[in-house]
Amino acid sequence: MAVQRTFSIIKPDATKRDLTGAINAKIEASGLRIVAQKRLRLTEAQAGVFYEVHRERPFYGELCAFMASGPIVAQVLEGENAVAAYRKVMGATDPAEAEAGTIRAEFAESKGENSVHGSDAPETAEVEISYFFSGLELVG
Ligand code: 3AN
Repeated sequence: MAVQRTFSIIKPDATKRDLTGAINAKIEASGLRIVAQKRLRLTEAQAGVFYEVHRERPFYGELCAFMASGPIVAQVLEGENAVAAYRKVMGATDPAEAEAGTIRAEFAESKGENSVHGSDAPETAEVEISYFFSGLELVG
């Protein structure tokens, strides 16, 4: 398996509780490298574009408002099979179902406020990375 990149967001519920360092420690302990990272605050419209695929779902409005409610940390992670590897580190969407030791099992507050986002496929990762980072910001 070749080295792959995935896109991660540390969400507002986690930045509010100063969990960036603790989450990054779990990411790095898993063998994934954080090759780009920035803290920013989205508008609801910008969050809406990012979560476009969920537009028809009942929680879309709530999700966009939450993602704009505080700072986020956008990240590019690199490693073997990074997309699947990061989803394993994140744990299931619902923290009640997340495996022990995962980010969501330890830190997520609910299905919506679940501390982290990770791309679901390499193609999605590419689109998501380019929404947040320019080529010049990806220094490895
Ligand atoms: P994942 O982030 O695990 O890939 P998805 O793709 O099903 O999960 O959902 C995208 C995001 O939408 C989740 N990270 C979560 O913040 C939010 N979400 C999913 N299900 C719900 C729900 N039932 N209520 C509120 N927000 C939800």
